[in-house]
Amino acid sequence: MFRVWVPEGSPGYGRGEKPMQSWTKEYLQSVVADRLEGRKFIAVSNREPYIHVNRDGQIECMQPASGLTTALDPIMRASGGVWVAHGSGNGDRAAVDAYDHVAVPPDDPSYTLRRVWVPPDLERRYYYGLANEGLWPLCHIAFHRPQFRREDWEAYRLANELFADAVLEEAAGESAFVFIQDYHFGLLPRMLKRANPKLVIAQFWHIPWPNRETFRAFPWKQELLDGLLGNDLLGFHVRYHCTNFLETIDRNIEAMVDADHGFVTRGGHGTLVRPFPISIDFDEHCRMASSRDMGAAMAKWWNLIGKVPEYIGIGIDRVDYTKGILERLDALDVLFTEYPEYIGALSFVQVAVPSRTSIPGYDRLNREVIQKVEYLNNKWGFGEWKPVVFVHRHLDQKTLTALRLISDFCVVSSLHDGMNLVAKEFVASRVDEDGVLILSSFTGAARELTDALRVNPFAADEIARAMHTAMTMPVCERTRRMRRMRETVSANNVYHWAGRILMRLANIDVEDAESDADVDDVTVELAKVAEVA
Ligand code: ADQ
Repeated sequence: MFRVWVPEGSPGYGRGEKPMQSWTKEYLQSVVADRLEGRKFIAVSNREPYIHVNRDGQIECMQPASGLTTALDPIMRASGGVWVAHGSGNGDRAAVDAYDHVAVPPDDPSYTLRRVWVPPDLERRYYYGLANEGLWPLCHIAFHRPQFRREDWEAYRLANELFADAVLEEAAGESAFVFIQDYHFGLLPRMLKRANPKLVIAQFWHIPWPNRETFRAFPWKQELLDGLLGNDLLGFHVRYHCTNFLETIDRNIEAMVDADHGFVTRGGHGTLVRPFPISIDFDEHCRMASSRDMGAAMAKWWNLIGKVPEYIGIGIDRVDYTKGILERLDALDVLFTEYPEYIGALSFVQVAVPSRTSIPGYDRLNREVIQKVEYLNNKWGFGEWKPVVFVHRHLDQKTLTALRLISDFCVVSSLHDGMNLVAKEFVASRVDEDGVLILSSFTGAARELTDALRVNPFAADEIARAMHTAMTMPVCERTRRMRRMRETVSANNVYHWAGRILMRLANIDVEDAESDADVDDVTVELAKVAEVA
């Protein structure tokens, strides 16, 4: 049975109203235990939650920083299930048993990581080729031409088959829940459903789904769409992407689309299409921002920046053309031209972690970003003051939290983004209820964080104006906006995301999914629970 926890003093406490449940890691675990009813839970992603690295003959287990691990780890721990992922570490083979299994987390083994060995050439074509040079630009519509090569498509199919074999082995012909992550596995749901119809399958597509005109360019559209319709549940970040997907189906493949209820029927099988806005572990970010050693971490940043300027702006990104890093730097150029009072008074810290550097466009972008930073620093910098402080590497969350805390504003200028967790992390870190978020309207996050200063990332002058507004905003206005954004992210945290998907998945084979389209099922469930309690 569900536990209902109502914090003292919270809305509803002691007033006979229906209490609102706060989603926590512990609550999510109780829901998992309740809903799985003994069935196996299998998660699938390309990236693994734990990676073994061989350092001079010593095998070390590391946890790559990833929002996905934060969200799925509690489900996996509670279910004792299996997480199927690409074994990409150079110590991974040494760590598994004869079934390619390793028990994780290392300090408290509670579920199984099943590693799939993707040969380097297949990885190059399936992961870097079709997924990241084909589907990524196609879905983001960021004016970057997608590359479609038949060999990459064949490799994509082969890689999906490799993962299908692993999942089917783990399910061993029984009923199980399978939760697939992302655009690397568009063919996997159909492969699984065909081989074992007892599987209940959900997939979350972490990037946008483009409009139907754009999707027309994809050469293997029918096969991909048919693959995705093998899912029982298909999730996107926002309703707009669901609508785009339903329209794409309607125009490209034989299926019955019920757009009002977000339901597609093909060959007698139904797929429910729903928005589930992903989020972060809000409480964990608050805890980190309030930790005792945060002052020292902030001081390190002030040392690095040098002469402490009046204002500090920040950007934190993977180096990816969809994130609008060059556009943001252009906006700084406009700002110093149009508002010269910021020359010498504002330092902008850009933290950029290189990613996908084996793809030529990404390598080029890294060089272009470096060149633009040098250009700005030569053009505007003087004495000790630099307009842009550039940190070109991965940083740990504590260091990033300190940076968020010393800043006056954070710029997220993605040209298109499914959600964007950087924006939510900034808000969660601001335990002081200060700081201004400048947020591209073309992110999923912009739909929830309506108190951010929203900008068109293609318009440098608009971003520059927003920076000026951020730096001149009265403190009471900053606090009012930040407080409301914090309430939003706190309520819609990552456990809420995972819990909603799981509860929807658990309902699929027991009730008619068509009947409750526009109702937040979690709210309904909790209301029922509250009545019982
Ligand atoms: P991304 O495009 O990778 O993911 P985004 O939401 O921007 O994701 O998150 C990036 C993550 O990397 C954040 O947690 C951030 O803190 C971290 N990060 C960025 N720069 C870093 C640095 N220099 N050092 C360390 N960490 C850094 C996809 C979609 C998004 C969607 C997510 C989750 O493109 O739209 O929000 O998945 O679904």
